[in-house]
Amino acid sequence: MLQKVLIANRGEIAVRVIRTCRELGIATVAVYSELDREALHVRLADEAFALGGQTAAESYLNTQAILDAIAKSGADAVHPGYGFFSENADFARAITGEGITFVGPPPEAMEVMGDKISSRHAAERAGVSGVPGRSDPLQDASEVVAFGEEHGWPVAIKAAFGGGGRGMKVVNAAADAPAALESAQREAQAYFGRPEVYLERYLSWPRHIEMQVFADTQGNTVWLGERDCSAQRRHQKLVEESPAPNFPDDIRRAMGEAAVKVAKACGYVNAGTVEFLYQDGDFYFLEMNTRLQVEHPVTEMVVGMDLVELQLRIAAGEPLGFNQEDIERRGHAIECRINAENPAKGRFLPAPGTITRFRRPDGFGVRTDAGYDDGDTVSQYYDNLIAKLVVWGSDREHARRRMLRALAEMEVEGVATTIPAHQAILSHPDFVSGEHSTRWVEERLDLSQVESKAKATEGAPEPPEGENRVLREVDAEVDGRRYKVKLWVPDLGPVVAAAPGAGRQATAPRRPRGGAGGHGGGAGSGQVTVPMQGTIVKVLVAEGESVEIGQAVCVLEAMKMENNINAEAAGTVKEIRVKPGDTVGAGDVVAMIE
Ligand code: MV4
Repeated sequence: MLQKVLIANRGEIAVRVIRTCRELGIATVAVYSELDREALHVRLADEAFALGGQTAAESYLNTQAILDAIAKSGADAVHPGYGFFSENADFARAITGEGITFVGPPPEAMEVMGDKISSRHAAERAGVSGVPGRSDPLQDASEVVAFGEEHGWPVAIKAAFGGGGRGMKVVNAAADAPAALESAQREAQAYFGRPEVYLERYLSWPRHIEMQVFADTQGNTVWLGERDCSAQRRHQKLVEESPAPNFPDDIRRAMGEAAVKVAKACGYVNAGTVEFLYQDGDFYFLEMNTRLQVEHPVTEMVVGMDLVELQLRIAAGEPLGFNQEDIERRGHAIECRINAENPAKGRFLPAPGTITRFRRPDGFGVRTDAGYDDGDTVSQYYDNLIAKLVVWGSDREHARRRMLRALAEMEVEGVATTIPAHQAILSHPDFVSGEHSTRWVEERLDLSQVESKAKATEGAPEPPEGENRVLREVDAEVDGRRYKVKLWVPDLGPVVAAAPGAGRQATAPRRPRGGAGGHGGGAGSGQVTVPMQGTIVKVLVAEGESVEIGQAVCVLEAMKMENNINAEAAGTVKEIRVKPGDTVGAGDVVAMIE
């Protein structure tokens, strides 16, 4: 077995891997950026090594710094988690070249699957079809037109080296083909450094269903079951579940067998996920993710296996130790991704900051995989996933109700979270009946009433202006019945954290000026302000142009996500104060409208 594993990652997945290593008696090595010096994964590991740097590129993506940490620690294996180096064949080769075990697939399999055209070919060789389309790079818009005229519109143009949904263009008619092709190629070059694109028929209401596979080095490959990840927005998953609702057993088996064939076709070893689109009873190969996925716990809950343990055993050369027929799936599991994001009005604005209070839900069938605890800071430089809340229930409805109970029990203060969006999703009749698709959150779910309660406790009264006041929650009895009462009281000095057992003495941080979630220039103002720090990637209007209320003025990238910055008033653009590439801070004015 492996002796010492270095986890080349951070946050909840680093914590997840450390836990299993500890159970198996494997020593753990954490690595950390300057911002993560006191992060949870560092606190939990046996040893930790500094990588230096703040951004991911300076730290968790710094190959040399990680190779140095491996050498200094004497680790005999590296677990890459997800993201960062997890699907990087060059990194896997670099470490295996030093005699270190990479806990993941062979680099050749990563390469075949990293390119969506070659992965489509691999699936075809295995007899598994993708969405009807063309498995070679597009040269000319006339090919798009020819395909659309023959198979019908719309047609999807996709980046060959893409992934995660960026760079897909939907073409509704022949006239739109040249512009769509050009913009798809330009985006593919900008996002992925390669301009190649290909085409497929566009499915209008598909579900995203993916199949977990595992292969050992002895040639045994099994499928463990599917996950439905259709509840997502902007290609960021929000809720995942297993089994997929309204998904017949014979299709599950066919999809499982197809996934195993795809894995075998590329010489796959270790944990992998084969993604499919599912519509009208048919499934189509989409891509294969050659890593452990964020949502792997829903599979763990249903099959009763620790997938990280399986990964480590396979990496050490052990056989799987069970056959396809030995795998039993019981009950239903759901995962909600708790992100530091404000879902208000469906905008899901990144909300980095310090978590002033973090209370995990508990009870039968509830699991919280968190990367943060009280007092930890979610940095704008990394992924904003705070925790994954996972529940198991005897059936889907049981799991759904348990998740709603757990979400209500969870308390996160100091940063806005996606919890209110999860509550809206899980309570919606379309989700209850399993009729949601990949477009449902963005097109059907009404999040206009959703409020995030980052700043203070829910329903807190506004503090009087001009005075320093802090929120206190006190217990009161009226006629012998207990009530919680919220009061804004004068701030009598530094806020002291309530000692354990001192009762619920909620303290609210002082209101930030124009911080994330602030109101900027105020509703209806002619000033267009950004709600958070980030980089302007695009300016969408010109001076002198007239804009409507809600029209996007520019695109701000923050925490790896693009956000439209919209006009709060209609009028004429008098002044634009930014250009692409500019860094802006929370509350900065980017444009003036008259
Ligand atoms: C599609 C599609 C419809 N038709 N392909 C987006 C991510 C990328 N990996 C594949 N994606 C899609 N491909 C055809 N031919 C719809 C999507 C899609 C999607 C897929 C999975 C999960 C979420 C999605 C959200 C929007 C669109």
